[in-house]
Amino acid sequence: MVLVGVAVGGALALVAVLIPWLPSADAEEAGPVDQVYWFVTIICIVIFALVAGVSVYAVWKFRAAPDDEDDGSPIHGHTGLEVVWTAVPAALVTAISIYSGVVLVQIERIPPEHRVVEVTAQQFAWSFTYEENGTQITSGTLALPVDQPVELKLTARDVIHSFWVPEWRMKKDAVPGIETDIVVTPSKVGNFTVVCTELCGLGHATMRAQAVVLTQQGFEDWLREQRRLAEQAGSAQGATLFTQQCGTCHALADAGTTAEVGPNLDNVLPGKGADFIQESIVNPNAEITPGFQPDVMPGNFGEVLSQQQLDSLVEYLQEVAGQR
Ligand code: HEC
Ligand SMILES: [Cu+2]
Repeated sequence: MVLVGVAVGGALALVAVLIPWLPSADAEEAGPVDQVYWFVTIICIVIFALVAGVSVYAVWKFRAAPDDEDDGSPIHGHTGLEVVWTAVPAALVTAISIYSGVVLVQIERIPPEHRVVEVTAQQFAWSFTYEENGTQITSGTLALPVDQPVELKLTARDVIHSFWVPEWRMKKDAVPGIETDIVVTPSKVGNFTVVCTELCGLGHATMRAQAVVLTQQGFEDWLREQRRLAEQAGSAQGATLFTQQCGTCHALADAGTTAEVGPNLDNVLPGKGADFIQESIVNPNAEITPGFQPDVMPGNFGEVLSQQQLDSLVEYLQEVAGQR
């Protein structure tokens, strides 16, 4: 019976390992995390096959005959068996905790040379702030150079969110009032998705951002472009801000955004003045567009954006509204 259990467990473990169930592993930290995952999963599969095998066998072998009304025969336990089924799980659980502890220390070690990006979560958007040569750059996209460790310092403005890029495996909560951090070393160039994995409100499912891993040269070009945009003034800055802060929810042809979480601004903006636009941004619940829910659009743009940024955004939207 034990042999059958182990054979079935072994076969299932092969199915688990040979089929690619997990997303590709595209950061240095992903390898050790996957090894812990499979270590635990294979132990679980073999133990499950064994326990299920014994249970099914016992149900079949020791079942009562239909006319058997007797009490079962008294049983006094089996000390040897009890020692085994206590000692084996204890050893396995200890092995799991030691192994995952070792991996945790390994992947959380902050290397001496690393870049820092501040990650801010709010209902329902991510923003990423870089401090490069004295200039502060904020972007709605997380761009990183390949093969370089980066420390992401996470915080939240309103409720608890959680940062996760499945292909990097690393995941941690972003909590209001404190700073948490993870270190990640992306190992593959490409586009990935940052997802929020902590149910954080009505728009939780839309709380996604793009993570772009670039070559060293590509990353430097990106930084230069961001610095240029940050130095722009007026409606040009407003256009950039719109793409970063609003484009994940609103469609606007001029900005090339197509999201449908909020109203299509090409339809609602024409004819609207600066006061209305400003009020809609700072105080979105003052008037709810028919067909949409309150409390989806973040209510704190008045604090998140500087007065100058707000002005340039309103100027830009007014310009777009006037064009049509
Ligand atoms: C998380 C999604 C989300 C984000 C981000 C967001 N909005 Fe909204 N927005 C909505 C929703 C939903 C509504 C409709 C409900 C309401 O009126 O509050 C709305 C309403 C509006 C309206 C009113 C439209 C009308 O019918 O009059 C304007 C204007 C607007 N948003 C502009 C912006 C601007 C500018 C930004 C960026 C600073 C932004 N929004 C960011 C979801 C969002
Ligand atoms: Cu969230």
